[in-house]
Parts: sequence; structure tokens; C-alpha cells
Amino acid sequence: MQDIHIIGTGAMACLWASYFPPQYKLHFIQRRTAAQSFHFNVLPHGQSVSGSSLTADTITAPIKHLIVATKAFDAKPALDSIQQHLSADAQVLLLQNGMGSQQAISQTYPQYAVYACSSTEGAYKSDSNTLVHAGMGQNNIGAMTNSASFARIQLWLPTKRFIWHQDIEPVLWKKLIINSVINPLTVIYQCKNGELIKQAHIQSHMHAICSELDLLLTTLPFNISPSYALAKEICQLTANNFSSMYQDWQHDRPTEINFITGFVVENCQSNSIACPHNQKLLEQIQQLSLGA
Ligand code: KPL
Repeated sequence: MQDIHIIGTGAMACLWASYFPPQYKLHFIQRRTAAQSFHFNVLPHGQSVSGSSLTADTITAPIKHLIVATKAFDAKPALDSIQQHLSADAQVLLLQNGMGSQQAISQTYPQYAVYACSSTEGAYKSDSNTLVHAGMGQNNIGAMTNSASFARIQLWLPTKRFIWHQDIEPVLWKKLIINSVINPLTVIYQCKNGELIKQAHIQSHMHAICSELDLLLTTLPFNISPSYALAKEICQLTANNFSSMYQDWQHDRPTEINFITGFVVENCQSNSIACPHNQKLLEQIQQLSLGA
């Protein structure tokens, strides 16, 4: 029986836990918990999932398979807090949005097999023990460190749940570009994703953001479609969704802006690309959100 450790109990943590057949032993690691176990149901199909509930202080067995399902700003601190429990051959799957946290972790822990996942799955928690798997999507996974490989990850992650990418970097960039257009603008204009492409004044703001992003894309060693077309398509496909940043902001939670627009602005600056519109967006969201 394989043990799977998962940091977090949010929507992505629960979704990934639900991928494993019952013979796997699941362990949910939380910052604090008085409970011994964690249980939830998955809607609409009604699957029931349980595992043990742990904190950094109550982990006993060495961790071999770890899924980090926190927000981007919590990922490295969470991993740091349990790193003494990782076994020498540990494999670590990172599920964070944006970019920067995956690179910081793989640079700090090059000795482990570290993987990054970019997901288009749609899921949310309707209460703390209910996961709603709202939209079927795709999990794209690739290696972040040298010892990470498809041969190793397929030994513990159900292969029908992910697509392996020899180079995950272009996949992460494409999602970053989409998130850096849609997410902050849905907060500024307080709207659903689809609304962004309906109103002329928002569209011209989108174009301004995208022309800076397109300049940044020319510095990359691979091709990514122009950012406005990418973002517009996702606005159409997810027209009825509130972006994750909108939801974080609505619930007074810290946003991932520093790992989305913050990463873009940093990269523009290091390539001497002027990005006043993205810079302004970064400052506006930082002022609106709790310190992340
Ligand atoms: O990934 C998303 C997010 O909200 O973070 C998009 C693709 C914008 C869908 O809402």
C-alpha cells in the first residue's frame, strides 16, 4: 500500500486526493488541526474520501510521495516546515498557480524529484467537507529537477489523471499569461471572466496589458500565441466563472498577485521592457489584497 502525503485541504488538495483508488493511504498535512482524520465527499458523483490528519509535528513516517496543494505564497514555507520528514528519494508534486514558487522550491531542493503541474480542472469546496468537481479539465505535468521523470511519477500518480510534458516551462508560461490578464482585471472591474470581453473600456485595458506581455513573450526561447487571443479564448470558455483571484479578494484572503503579475513585472524589468500597465495593476491589487 502506497502512502500519499498532501499539504492542504483546499479544493486542489481534495481533488488530487480523490484521484487515488481506495488502496492508497492518504495523509493530509495542515498548519494546525486537532482532528485525527479528514473526510470529504465529492459531488456530483458522491465519492467519499478519507485520510489521516497531520501537522508538521505529528508526521512520523518518512514522506516519499508529496503533493503540495497550497496557494503559491504558502508553498515553500509549507515545504520548509516538513522537509526534515522527506525521504532521500522523495518525489514532490507542486500544484501552484503563477510562477516563481516552483522555481524557488526546485532551486532549494534539487536533491528531490520535483514536478510542476498546470491544471485546467475546475473544482471548489462548497463547505469544508464537500468538494464540487465542477469542470473536467486536464493536468499537465513536467519535471522541475533532474531526478524527476515520467518513469518515476507514473509509479504513484494514476496516469489517466495527467499528461506528461517533456518541457513544462512553455505550459507554465501560457497559463501565467492567461492568469496575468484575466485574474487582476476581474478584481479591478469586479466581474466574471466573460464580462472582460464584453465591455469596450475593459477590452482596451486588456489590450494595453497584453501588448506589454507580448513583448515579454519575444524574450522566451519558445513560441506562445499572442496574449490577447489566449486570454480572450479563456474568457469565452470560462465566461461564468469568477477567477481564483476574484474569489480570494472577495473572501479577504491574500491573492497570488506576486506570483502572477509580480513575476511578469520582474521579468520585464530584467529584460528592460517597459511595463507601466502591468506595474500599475500589480500595485493596485497589492493595495487591495492582504499581504501575501
Ligand atoms: O485559472 C484561472 C483562475 O481563475 O485562476 C482561470 C483560467 C482564469 C479561470 O478562472
